[in-house]
Amino acid sequence: MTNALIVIDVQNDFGPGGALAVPQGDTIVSGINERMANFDAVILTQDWHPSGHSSFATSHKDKAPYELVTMPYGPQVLWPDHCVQGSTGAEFHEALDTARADMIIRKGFNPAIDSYSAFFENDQTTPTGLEGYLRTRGITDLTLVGLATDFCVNFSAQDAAKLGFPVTVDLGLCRAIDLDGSLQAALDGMKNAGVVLKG
Ligand code: VGL
Ligand code: ZN
Repeated sequence: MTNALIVIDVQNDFGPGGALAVPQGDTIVSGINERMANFDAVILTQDWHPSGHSSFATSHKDKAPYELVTMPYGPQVLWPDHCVQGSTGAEFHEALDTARADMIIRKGFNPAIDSYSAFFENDQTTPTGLEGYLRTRGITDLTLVGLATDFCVNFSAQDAAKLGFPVTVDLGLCRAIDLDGSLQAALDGMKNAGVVLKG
């Protein structure tokens, strides 16, 4: 067995005062750093949108953040502008131990398609390349932590399970946005997909 810790989107815009602040998003950072020592590989993901990205409410006439729109690939929540490529908000939280990472994978760079999952964009078909990286390194088992439980952690975990990886989500090292029951739906969805929920 070769295991990897995948740390999802621990970036300034999801921390206190960030553009899309996740409540208590910063309180998981030291715990994540401590867990890194227990894994053969550490992979960080970074939400990485061009300005004017189609997931931003500001890119849609008469739309506000957290409203839903229909994209060619299905329903999409609109967000405040966040994690713009090269911005301070897109940088990792300053306390995150980025030196330990073997790999940093960026997602959401396609202007027309959002990407919650670290494996596939929101069209559920365009790969990010992470699966190939894991398989060619012989990584067999995954643990996911980070932000946000109900969006990027959830989509990444369900995709990992669908791809056949044994996957655990350590909920003690995740925090949620929780829009209209999205946390409970995510927990149910992950459980049904065969994700092991810990903590
Ligand atoms: C995320 C909403 C938009 C996340 C990223 O990291 O969970 N959520 N972009
Ligand atoms: Zn995003």
